[in-house]
Amino acid sequence: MSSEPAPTLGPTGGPGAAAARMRSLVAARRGAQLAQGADTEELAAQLREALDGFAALRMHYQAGIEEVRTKVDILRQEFEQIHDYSPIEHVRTRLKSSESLLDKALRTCDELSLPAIRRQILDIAGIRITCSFVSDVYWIAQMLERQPDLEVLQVKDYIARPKANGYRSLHLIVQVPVFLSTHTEHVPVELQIRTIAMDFWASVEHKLKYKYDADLPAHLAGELDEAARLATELDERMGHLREEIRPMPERAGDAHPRGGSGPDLGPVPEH
Ligand code: 0O2
Repeated sequence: MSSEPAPTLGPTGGPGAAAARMRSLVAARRGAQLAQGADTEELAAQLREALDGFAALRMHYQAGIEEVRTKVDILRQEFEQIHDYSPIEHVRTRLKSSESLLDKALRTCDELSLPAIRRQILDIAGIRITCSFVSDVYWIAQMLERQPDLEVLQVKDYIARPKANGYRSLHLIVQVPVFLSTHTEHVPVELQIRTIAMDFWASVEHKLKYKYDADLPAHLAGELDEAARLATELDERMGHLREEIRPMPERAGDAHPRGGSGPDLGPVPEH
């Protein structure tokens, strides 16, 4: 990870409007310095350094996304070339917005500095891969896990252990090297791998959560539970049909410790 020194704006704590908080932090500091007769040139230089560091961080994480995205694309192309179909339906990428990154830093980091953000926030770079079948979810994870330049930092298997609200998806944090002109950055990228049914459910749940915040009416919560159950059942049925369409190709060295569906991705976390 980066070793650049970065200005610290002080300890964080409590939720709130990130931009307003940042403005007030900067204004307070600026006011204090002006009151003390401090050199505004120096303050401007500090702010410029912070902004440059933030722009570099975003560039590194965007490059991390592109590195992993290329790996996924290559797997897809190779699979299509050999088997005439693709286990991957869609790939979407996103770099966390500055606003939501700052918000998360204020909520979760022990201090507001670029090194702390790099160390403690692992989902700045995100890739979501959607597949037709559950077995393909684990296959993709296994293929990525085997790549020697990718280090798996974390696995959360919400398919084996769905969240209490019914959310299912396989989450990996992988660290990828980004080769720059003077040094190498090791950038964490969050991968969410899921089926179309899981993705459909998560997208509807996300919209409902956004609309109702914590106050989801009971009848909608019930509908959502039922939809989660149906999505799981749909995945199971599609899994049976998959065997008719295209039996799983035998691959030497495959390990399927999770009911025959996936690779050994490490311990399933409690949640
Ligand atoms: P966005 O905008 O999608 O990135 P953390 O990542 O540490 O803040 P947590 O819960 O430990 O939080 O991480 P986890 O479980 O790996 O989940 C992170 C991401 O998974 C979320 O990102 C969502 O994208 C997705 N996710 C997790 N749980 C749910 C859920 O119950 N419903 C839906 N629809 N998505 C979920 P963000 O940061 O929330 O948002």
